[in-house]
Amino acid sequence: MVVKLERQDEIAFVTINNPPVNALSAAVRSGILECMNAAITDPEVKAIVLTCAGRTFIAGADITEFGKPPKSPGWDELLAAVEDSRKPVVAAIHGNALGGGLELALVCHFRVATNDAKLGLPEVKLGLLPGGGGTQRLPRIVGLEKALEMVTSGRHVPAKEALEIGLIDEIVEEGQLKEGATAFANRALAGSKRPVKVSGSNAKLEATKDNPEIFDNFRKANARKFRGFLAPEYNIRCIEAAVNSATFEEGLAVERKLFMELMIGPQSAAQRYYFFAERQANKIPDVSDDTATRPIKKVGVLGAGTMGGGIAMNFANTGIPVTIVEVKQEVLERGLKVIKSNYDRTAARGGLTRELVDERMGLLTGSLDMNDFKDCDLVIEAVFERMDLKKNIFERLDAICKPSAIMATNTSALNIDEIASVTKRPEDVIGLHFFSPANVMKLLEVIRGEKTATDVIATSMKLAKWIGKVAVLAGVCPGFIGNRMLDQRERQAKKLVLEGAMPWDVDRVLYDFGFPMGPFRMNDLAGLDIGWVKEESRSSTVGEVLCEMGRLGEKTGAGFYDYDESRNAKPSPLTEKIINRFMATSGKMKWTVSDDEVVDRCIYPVINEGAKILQEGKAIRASDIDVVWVNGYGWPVYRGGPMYYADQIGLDKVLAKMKKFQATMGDDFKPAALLEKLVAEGKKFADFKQTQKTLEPA
Ligand code: 3H9
Repeated sequence: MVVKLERQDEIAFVTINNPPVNALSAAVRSGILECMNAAITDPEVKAIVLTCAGRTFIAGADITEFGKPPKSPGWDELLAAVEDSRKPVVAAIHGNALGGGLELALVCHFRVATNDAKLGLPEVKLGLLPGGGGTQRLPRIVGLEKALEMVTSGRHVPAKEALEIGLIDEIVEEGQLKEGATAFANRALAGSKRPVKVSGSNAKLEATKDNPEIFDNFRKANARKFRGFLAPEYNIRCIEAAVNSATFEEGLAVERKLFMELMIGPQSAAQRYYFFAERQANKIPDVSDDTATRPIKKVGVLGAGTMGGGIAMNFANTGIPVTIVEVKQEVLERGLKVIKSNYDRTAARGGLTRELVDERMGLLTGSLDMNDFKDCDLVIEAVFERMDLKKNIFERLDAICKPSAIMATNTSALNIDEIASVTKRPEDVIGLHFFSPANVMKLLEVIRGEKTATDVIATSMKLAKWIGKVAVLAGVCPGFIGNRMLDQRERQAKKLVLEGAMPWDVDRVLYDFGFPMGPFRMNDLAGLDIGWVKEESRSSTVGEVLCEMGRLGEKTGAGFYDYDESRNAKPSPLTEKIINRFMATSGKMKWTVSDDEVVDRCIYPVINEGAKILQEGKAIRASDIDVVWVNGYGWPVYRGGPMYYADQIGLDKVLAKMKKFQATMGDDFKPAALLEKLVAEGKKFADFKQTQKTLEPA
C-alpha cells in the first residue's frame, strides 16, 4: 500500500510511502485521493495531516510517467479534493518538497516543516514548468520577485528561508514532525489559525500590478543565464499570467497550455533524459551498491598550483581536513593565498560568512614534506603532466601512505596503469580527473586502471557526490572520455580556419549551437602557451606564431582575439593576416564555409570518437559520455549530450555525413566500427550495452 490512512483522536494522518523519493505516481495520486475522501467523510475526523514515510516528503511528479499516456486520477482532481476540503489539511514536510510535491503542499491549508527540509519548484531543470498550479499559487504566497527567482532557478529553499517568505507556517523539531503537525492542527481546530486557500489570496499580486516592468527587467538581468533555454521564459509567462489574468482559473489554463507545450517539446525530452543519465552514471555493473567503501577523513593534495588549490577547496568546503604539500615555501604560500582570496571573493559577494572562511582555511595545512601524507586516507597528486615525475611521486607515495590509503592522480592524459605499475599496490591507484577551475566545475572523471580495486572505485564515486561533483567512470586511454573527444573538435576547428572561416566565425556558430564559448575563445582563455615550448617553436601553426609574438591569450590581452581592458574579445586583424598568410602559402583555395559545415565538421567527429570510446569499453554507456560533455565541456543540456543528439538526428545520417567527409577529407572522418554496426542493426547509441563487466578493451 503506497498510501495509508490512520486516525489519532480527531486527526487523520494520510501517509505516503513510495520509496525512494515518494514521487507522485498514478498509484500514489489514487491512494491520496482515496484516503483524503475517506478522512473528509469520516465524522470523527476534524483535521487531516498529509505526510510521508522514508527519507523525504514528495520530491515531485513521477518523471518516469512523463511522455506516456496519462493515467487517472489526474492532478486537477487530486489538488481540488485537498484544497476544497472543509476540514483543515496540514502538510507535514521533511526532506524535500519539490515540484508536484510542493504543489500538493500548496493546496493544503497549512505547511509545517522540519529544520532540514527544502522546498522548491525545480521543473525548469527538466525543461518544464510547475504544471500543478505552482506558478499561480507560489507568487500569491511569496510575491512576484521571489516566485520568478524560484521557478526559473529551480532552487531548493531551506526551511528557515521558507518560513521567512511565508512558504511554510512553522518549523518543527527534527524527529518531532508528527507531534508538531498534530499540535499545529489542534491549534487550527481551536480557532487560532484560520485555514488559507492560496488560490483565493490575491493581495501579493495586487501589490505588484502597477509594476509591469518587473518581468522585462528580470528577463534582461538573466538573459545570459537563460540563453537557448525555453523553460525559463515559459515559467516567466506563467507568472505574468498569474498577475494579469482576471481569475485564478484563467491563469491556471495558461499554465496548463504552456506546460504541455514544453512537455512534448525536444528540450524537455533532452533534459529529462539527462536527469536519469546523471543518476545512471553512478551505476557500475561490477561494483555493487553495497560495496563497502573506505572512510575518507583526511585528504592529501600534492601541488598547490591552480589545480591542487582548487581540488583542496572541494574537501575543505565539506569539512574534510586537507594537507597540501609543495616543494617550495613561496609556491606553497602563494597557493594558500590564492585559496584564501577565492574564499574572500565569495564572502564579499555574500556567499560565505567570515566564520566559514576561517573554518575552511583552518582545515588546510601546508607542508613541504610528503611524509605528512602518512595519515591521509586519500592523496591526490596534481603536479606537471610528466610521466617520469609522476612515477617518482607514486613510488614515494607507496612508501609513505598508510595501507588502506587511496592514491590518486589528477592527470588529464597520462596512462594510469603505467603510473600504478611503480607501486606495490596498483589496486589502490585511481585517476581523479578534476576540471579547471576545480572548485567550480562539476565534472569528475574517475579513471579506472587495469588493477584498481572495486572498493576504491566505489569510494571515489561516493566521495564525488559528497563534494558535490558529478562523477563518470572512464577507462584508461589518451584523454579519457572528454579530452579525447574534444581533440576531434579542436582539429576540425583549426582546419576550418585554414579553409576560409575565421576563428570568430567558428566560435559564433558553436556559441549559437549552445556552447558557452567556441574553441578559439576557449583556447585564449586557457592560454595558447599550454604545451608550447619556445625553443621548439617553428612558426608552423597559427597558434605557434601567435605565441612567438607573445599573444598568449586573454591573460596577455591578445591571442586569437584582441582584448580590451574589460576583457571583451574582438576579432583581431592581425590574427586574420596571419591566417591569410598561412592560406596563401598552402596554395589552398579559400571558400565560404557555411554555418552548417562548421557544426557538422566540429560535432560529428566528436560523436564518432564517442562511438570509438564505447566500442573500446572506455565508457560504460553512451549516456555517461553525455554527462561528461554537459558538465565538463558546456554542451547545452537542452540538447542532451553528443550521443543523445546523434540518436535524435539519426545515426544513419551521422554515418552518411562522416562517409561523405571521409571521401573528400580523409580518415579524420573514418566512421567508428560501432557506428556502422548500430546503423546496420537499425539501433541507437542508447541501445548499446557493454558486454564485458569492466572497462577493459573488448
Ligand atoms: C513535476 O513535479 C511536475 C509537476 O509540476 C506536476 C505536473 C502536472 N520521479 O537523485 P537521487 C529517482 S516534475 C521519478 O539519486 P538524491 C532517481 O531517478 C518533478 N524518479 O537521490 C533515483 O532512482 P535510481 C519535479 C525519481 O537523494 C532515485 O529516485 N521534481 C524522481 O541524491 C534517487 O534519486 C524534481 O525535479 C522523480 N520525481 O536526491 C525533483 N526523483 O535509484 C527530482 C528522483 O533508480 N529529484 N527519482 O537511480 C531530485 O532532484 C532528487 O532525486 C532529490 C533526491 C533531490 C529529490
